[in-house]
Amino acid sequence: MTDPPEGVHHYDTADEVPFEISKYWHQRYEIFSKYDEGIWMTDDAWFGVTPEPVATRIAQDVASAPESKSILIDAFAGAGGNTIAFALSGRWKQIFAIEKDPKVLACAKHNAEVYGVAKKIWWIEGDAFTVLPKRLKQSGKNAVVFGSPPWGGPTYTDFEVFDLGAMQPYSLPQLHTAFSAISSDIVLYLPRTSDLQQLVKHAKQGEKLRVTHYCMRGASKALCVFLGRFIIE
Ligand code: MGP
Repeated sequence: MTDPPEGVHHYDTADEVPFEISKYWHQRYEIFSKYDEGIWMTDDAWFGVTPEPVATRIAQDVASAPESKSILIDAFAGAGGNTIAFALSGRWKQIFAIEKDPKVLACAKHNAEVYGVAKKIWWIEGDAFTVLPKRLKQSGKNAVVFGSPPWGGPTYTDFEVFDLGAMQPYSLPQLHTAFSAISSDIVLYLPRTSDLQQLVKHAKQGEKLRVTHYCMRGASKALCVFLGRFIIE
């Protein structure tokens, strides 16, 4: 097994794990079923990674985009949870994964290797707000843009209703403006407590907005809002 670069870890035993992430480490096999095959993480990446069964189900739902959409752009790839599931679904001719933190990107690439799909993904180190208009505008027409942005850390649970306008570091309007400039089919992975009134403002007139809660053991982990043309069973 290759040694991870500095700042990247594969924790084998509980006593190596920093206190703040121990609850996530205990869920490691739900997050990556192949964890023991050498999954890499940075300490910060643990908070935002999508658990594998959720990522698999999201990939299945996002696959219901119109057939003409053959490209998938994962704007905040993180440690690769969603990107890997999109690649495993086999639905996309091309997948772009954008991540601005080089260490986290190294984790995503490595984790995709563990799952045997690294070569199916075009990896882009950079800020989604720059990469989308500069490098992916042309591809955007045939793409679904998926975003699992940072929510400002685990303290999102301090609020009964999560204000998407105050989400840090990128608010819902910022994300919507950047994504809708390149594609009409957008999926965002957001806190389960997200303010639905704020989401509905982004629906086109007369259009129903699809919001799906993704649950594990009967409780919502998070929701996705589907903006555009998706036919989800
Ligand atoms: P959680 O509420 O922090 O913890 O995250 P836990 O223990 O998984 O959930 P609980 O219901 O058992 O308490 C719930 C899920 O939200 C995680 O599995 C992640 O997929 C997602 N998530 C959490 N955070 C803080 C972020 C974030 O900042 N960004 C993104 N994209 N996803 C997050």
